[in-house]
Amino acid sequence: MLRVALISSPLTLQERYGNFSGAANTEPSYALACLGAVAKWEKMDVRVIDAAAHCLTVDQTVAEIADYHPHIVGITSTTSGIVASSELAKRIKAMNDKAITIIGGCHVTALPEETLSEFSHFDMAVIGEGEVTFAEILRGVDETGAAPESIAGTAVKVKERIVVNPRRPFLNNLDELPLPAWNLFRGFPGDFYPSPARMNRFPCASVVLTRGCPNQCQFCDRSVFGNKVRSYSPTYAVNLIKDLASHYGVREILIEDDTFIIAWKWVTEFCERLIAAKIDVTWSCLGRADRVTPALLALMRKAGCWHISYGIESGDQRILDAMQKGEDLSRMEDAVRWSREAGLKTKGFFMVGFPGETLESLRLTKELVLKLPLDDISVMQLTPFPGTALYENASEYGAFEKDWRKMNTLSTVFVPHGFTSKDMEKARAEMLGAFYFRPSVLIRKFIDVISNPRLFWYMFKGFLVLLKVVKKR
Ligand code: B12
Ligand code: SF4
Repeated sequence: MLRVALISSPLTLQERYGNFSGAANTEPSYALACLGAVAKWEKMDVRVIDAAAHCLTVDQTVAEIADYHPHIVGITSTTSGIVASSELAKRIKAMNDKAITIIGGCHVTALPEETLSEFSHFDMAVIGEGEVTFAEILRGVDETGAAPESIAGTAVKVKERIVVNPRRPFLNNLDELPLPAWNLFRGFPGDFYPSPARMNRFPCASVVLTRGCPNQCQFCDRSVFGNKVRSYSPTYAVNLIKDLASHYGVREILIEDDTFIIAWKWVTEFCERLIAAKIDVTWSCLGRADRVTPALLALMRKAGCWHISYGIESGDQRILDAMQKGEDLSRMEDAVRWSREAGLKTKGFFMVGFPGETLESLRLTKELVLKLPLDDISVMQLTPFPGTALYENASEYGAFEKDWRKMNTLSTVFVPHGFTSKDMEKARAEMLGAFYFRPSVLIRKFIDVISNPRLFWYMFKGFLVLLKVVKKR
């Protein structure tokens, strides 16, 4: 029987989030849960090491598989984890040069050929949606242990050449996939913590019920799942949640879909089925202002939703238009207000440093941050990720430092013309400080802690991080 190790990039919280590491979250990798289920389905011996969520270093990750002697090692990575993932592949190869190392995820999907030539210790890349491709790879490894060369959706090193095979069409019916294999995760669910802003009950799990997004935001990497939206059926999605609640005791679900509310009809049916199933869970999700209505938000609340996050990005309509966000500010204000009226807590994601940013646009964003009745915010640094429209021409609009390790939306790798990197950090810190250090917000956070004492430690850590970041400016 083939031994398969599935690993997320070994990045410690400090490496991943820098100054913000104290307030960072550790959610289990949904990709590993899906791929683990496929490997089990293919009757493999599987071990999952969620190194990112357990904050393991490369050394610690190697120690965890040293006694397992895997034939195949699949690593999932975003851009910021690709260097650490390559270091891990190198160490695995040093232990056993016959082990096949496969890299998957958004970074390699956007840059398959470049990634295989830049990092010589990956034998293969899986491009795009991975389940069917992975199953074919597992079936295709022959008795000599050689990696199969011509499977659709892969790039492979063949002697000195890199062969990029055609992409595989997306799965039409996600219900064909086995349920995610949570039982392969060490310490699941109790050892995994999302951000305190989204932790209502405990233990928690995160799921992704839809794939793809039809919108065109210029900063967003949609290389894996593309523009067409596909979902599990509402019945499958409710079963998936039931499985988490009844087999693992999960009480809080984070629906991490890019924009969960893209298909109004789907969400309505999902909520109705969830209400009928009477599962003891509460949940949160990400939304888009132009997709919500007061009626839908009320139904979601009834189905156990208590928190919704919106990508608001900027307070300047000119910047939103340049981003091709496809939304207007007044609708965003409506969505936040309606969410609050429906009894939901809200978080806004903002971004600084998009090409065309000016002192005036930063001022407008800060003004909006303070105006909207949000419960939490996060302020990211624009990062031109591979696979985004911006990646190709970012250098025309400012200084772009292509250091994969820093591409975590918290370090500044892109500075638009007219600013310095310090200006960007200052703008972010000012928005965070102005938002959180208001008496109304501090009192609200205090009440949150009193009503949910489990949050005390996380909120306290978050508060210290905030103090440090704001003071540093
Ligand atoms: C949920 C989520 C998170 C969660 C949980 C992450 C986790 N543990 O899985 C949290 C909140 C922790 C998070 C954090 C961050 N995230 Co995030 N996140 C997502 C999100 C919305 C869903 C990820 C997911 O589970 N998708 C569903 C699974 C099934 O898809 P998948 O991971 O792509 O895997 C499939 C294929 O890629 C392939 N595959 C993947 N790996 C492998 C490996 C092998 C061996 C094989 C065979 C196949 C394969 O098969 C899988 C099944 O089809 C994505 C956007 C998206 N829609 O994917 C952004 C996304 C991945 N995140 C992003 C970013 C920027 C970040 C942060 C840097 C942001 C920040 N400052 O917080 C951090 C960094 C985290 C890290 N460790 O690198 C970007 C990454 C861009 C890039 N090129 O790097 C994305 C793409 C969002 C975007 N559109 O810009 N994130
Ligand atoms: S930012 Fe959100 S809405 Fe925009 S393209 Fe990406 S996933 Fe879609």
